[in-house]
Amino acid sequence: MEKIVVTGGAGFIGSNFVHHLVRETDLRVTVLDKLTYAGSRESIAGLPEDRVNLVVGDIADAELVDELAGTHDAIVHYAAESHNDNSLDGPRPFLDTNIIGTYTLLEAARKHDVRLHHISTDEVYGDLEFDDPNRFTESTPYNPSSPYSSTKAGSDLLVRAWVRSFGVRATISNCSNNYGPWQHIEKFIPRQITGLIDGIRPRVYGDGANVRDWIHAEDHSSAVLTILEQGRIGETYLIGADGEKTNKQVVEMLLRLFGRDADDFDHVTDRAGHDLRYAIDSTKLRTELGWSPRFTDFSDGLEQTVQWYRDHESWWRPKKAAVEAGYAAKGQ
Ligand code: NAD
Ligand code: TDX
Repeated sequence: MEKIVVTGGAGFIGSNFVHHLVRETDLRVTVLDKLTYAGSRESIAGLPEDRVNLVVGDIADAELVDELAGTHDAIVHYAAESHNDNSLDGPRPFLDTNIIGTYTLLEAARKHDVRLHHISTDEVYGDLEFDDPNRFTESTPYNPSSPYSSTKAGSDLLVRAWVRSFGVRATISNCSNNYGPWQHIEKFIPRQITGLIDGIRPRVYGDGANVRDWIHAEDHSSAVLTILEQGRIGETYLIGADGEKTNKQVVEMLLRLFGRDADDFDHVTDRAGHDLRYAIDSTKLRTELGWSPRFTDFSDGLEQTVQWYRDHESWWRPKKAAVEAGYAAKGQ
């Protein structure tokens, strides 16, 4: 493998992966990204030009995707519409990108016999009860709740069908909630950090008891590279770092980092269909491929992430007012 395409490489997790590849491999990377509201050139700026180039385009553009598939050895597919709240307000772009976009990549991978790794989410499994002793595994039945997670589930099933019916050399990974640098400020952790920088009280949906299983984006990247290099074709691997926390706990930790009282936050209108709890069992990835997470101190990771947002205010500041106005209109 010498040349790979990273779709969505100018977004949050994709750009972290591109940085990881530049540091850890000799691969040359073509980022294919439409630069929607969620993508930014800055996230991959300053990387060596002989290693990384950006093609601005749509993964649903069959001609462009065919050309790139014909000239690269592998595709790692991150591009997606990724925010649950947006999918409740307007689902259509989620179908176009997550379903048709993935289908377009699969057809190109099939034609050119290109290795494909598909990035997905634990949300395809629906949610767990708070007291369920089980966590999600590779054999948990699909049961998505939102327009976002149902389109991700649909894309996973397309990949599985293209492997079985057409012999496409693909793998899938389903990861838990990521945090770290370059995450859009519409998402929970960066929304609260950038609010706290501005002195705004954090906004917690409902009673704040919902649980998310946090992993640092850098650990997600090392897991994806491990699967790309060593994963068995046709297999699915779950990626997680045993990071379960309630939303209330996360907000309390952030408030402490800002020297504020732990109860200095507001409860706001809950998300429709809000999943209660996600939790990943990543035993298969750890035992079969020998992967393990390195950034397991959530408190340290959160503190570094707060510092990152303090240091990159020029990146998020122009987006902040519009994001907050959108939430305010929904009582959130
Ligand atoms: P993001 O919204 O930050 O980035 C998505 C990127 O895809 C952006 O750069 C955007 O411009 C690009 N894009 C969107 N539509 C496109 C199109 N039609 N053609 C080309 N590019 C397009 O998302 P993220 O949080 O970095 O998520 C990346 C992937 O990881 C997604 O597939 C998501 O489902 C998955 N995932 C995310 C998380 C998480 O916690 N954020 C967890 C598990 C899995
Ligand atoms: O202001 C907020 N207050 C709040 O309580 C926001 C924006 C969110 N929340 C809650 C909702 C969730 O329980 O925080 C939790 C995390 O919310 P998001 O950051 O929107 O993430 P989530 O819906 O869990 O989905 C994320 O993880 C799985 C990513 O956005 C998905 O792309 C990924 O598949």
